[in-house]
Amino acid sequence: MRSRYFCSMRIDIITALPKLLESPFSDSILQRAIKKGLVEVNLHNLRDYGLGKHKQIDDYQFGGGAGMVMMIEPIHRCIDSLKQQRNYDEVIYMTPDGERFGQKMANGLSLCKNIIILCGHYKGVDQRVRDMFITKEISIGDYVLSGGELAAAVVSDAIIRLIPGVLNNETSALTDSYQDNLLAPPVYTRPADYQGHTVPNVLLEGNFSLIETWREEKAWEHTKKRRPDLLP
Ligand code: 6GU
Repeated sequence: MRSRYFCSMRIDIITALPKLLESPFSDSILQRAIKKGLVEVNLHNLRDYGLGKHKQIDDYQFGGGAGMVMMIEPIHRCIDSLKQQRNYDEVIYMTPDGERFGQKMANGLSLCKNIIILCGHYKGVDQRVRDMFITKEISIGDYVLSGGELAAAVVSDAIIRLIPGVLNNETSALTDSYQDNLLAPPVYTRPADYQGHTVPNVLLEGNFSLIETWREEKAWEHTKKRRPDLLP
């Protein structure tokens, strides 16, 4: 059984702040996926590739202006050392001016074998990094974060949970909100009556075709109310 899913993906994350990314991968579903060997996540400290005795990774921008820019050479060195070891399907740069991340993009990326994710910081990276090495630029929404790390964690989580074998019940990723452009229906667990707030009867009666119909209806109602833009 286990061998069916032998290590299907490798993610290399390049960051100046690896600490920010340790905890998302050391708990729960992601940790279990790593332990099962379904995915390998490697954090690379950009500082290790920095220049000179101070391991410099950023510098003032040409033309003046506030904020430091991440230099090309440390990033080039790090990407090169990775590319010497294997081929990569995508070299992704996390940036607020990237393409908007969504379920479709997560589905596509979950089919990759090897990806690099570069986290931006300060005023961003030297444009030549983007021109020379980056194959895909991703933003997770229309707001600005102080760095790409949290966004990289979001993207990695969304991708990893789609890898076959990561979720216990494989069909559960298919019933996620957004997977069919519908939001998820409401769910309930015990007790059936909490201080007079009861669970819908249909869920207690065990007629699975009625339950399925009820869930589809609720998903549709919920989507119509909250996200009519998702409906055809
Ligand atoms: Cl990928 N990076 C940063 N710094 N801010 C963001 C983002 C990424 N996506 C949305 N805001």
